[in-house]
Amino acid sequence: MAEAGGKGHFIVLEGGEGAGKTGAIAFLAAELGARGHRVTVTREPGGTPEGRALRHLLLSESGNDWAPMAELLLMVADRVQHVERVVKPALTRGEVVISDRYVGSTIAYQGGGRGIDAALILDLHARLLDDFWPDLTLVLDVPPEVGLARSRARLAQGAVDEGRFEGLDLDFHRRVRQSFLDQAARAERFARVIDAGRAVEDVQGDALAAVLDRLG
Ligand code: Z5A
Repeated sequence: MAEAGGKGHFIVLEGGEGAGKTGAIAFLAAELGARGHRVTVTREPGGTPEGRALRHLLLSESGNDWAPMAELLLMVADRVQHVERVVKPALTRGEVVISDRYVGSTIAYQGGGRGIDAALILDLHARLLDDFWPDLTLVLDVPPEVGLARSRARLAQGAVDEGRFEGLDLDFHRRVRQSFLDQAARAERFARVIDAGRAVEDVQGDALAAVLDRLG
C-alpha cells in the first residue's frame, strides 16, 4: 500500500450526508493555516475542472440513471484525474491536502450502498491509483436520519440540489454508514471515527486534535 508521498500530508474526511465534513474542512484549513501550514482544500467528485463536469453528471437529479458499474468507473475516473492533477502536485509542494471524500466513499457508496464487491474497488484502486492512500482518514459518523435531515434543511434554504444520493432510501444510507465504520475498524491506525452527532465545536475540535496528532 502506497501512503501519500512527497513532503506534504494527505488528510481525508469521510462520512454520510450532512455529517459536517464541509464545515469541519473549512475549520481545519483555517486552523492549520494559522499554524503556518500551506493547505489545499479539495473534494471528490469534482476536485478538477474535468471532475466538475463528472460531478454534475453523477450528482444532479436530472434523469440520470447510472448503472452501478458505470457510476463506479466515473468516480474512479474523477479520482485518477484528481490525484494526478491536484493531490500529488500539492503534496510535492509540501502542502497539507484536505479532501472532502476519497476512495472510502467509493467503498461505502458503490460497495456498501450499491452492492459492488469491495474487492473489485480495492483492485481498481491498486491498479489505477498505485494503491495511493491518505495519511489520515477521519470518518464523521452520524445516524443517516440525522444527517439527511440536516441536508434537507439546508436544501430548503436554497442550497444547490445535488440530491441523487440523498434521495435513496434509508437502508442504502445505513449500509453506507456501516461500511465507513467497518473500514475505520480495519484501518485503525490511519482512520479515526468521530461522533458527529454532537455540537459542531466538539466535532471540529476532535477533528483538529486528530490532524495535529498525525502531523506531529
Ligand atoms: N460519492 C460516491 O458515491 N462515491 C464516491 O467515490 C465519492 C462520492 C467520492 C457527494 O458528496 C456525493 O458523492 C455523496 C457520495 C457520492 N453523496 N451524496 N449526496 P458530497 O460530500 O459533496 O455530498 P454530501 O455528503 O451530501 O455533503 P453535505 O451534505 O454537504 O455533507 P457535509 O459536507 O458532511 O456536511 P456540511 O455541509 O458541513 O453540513 C451539512 C449541514 O448540517 C449544514 O447546514 C451544517 O450547518 C449542518 N451541521 C453540520 N454539523 C452539524 C452539527 N454538529 N450539528 C448540527 N448541524 C450541523
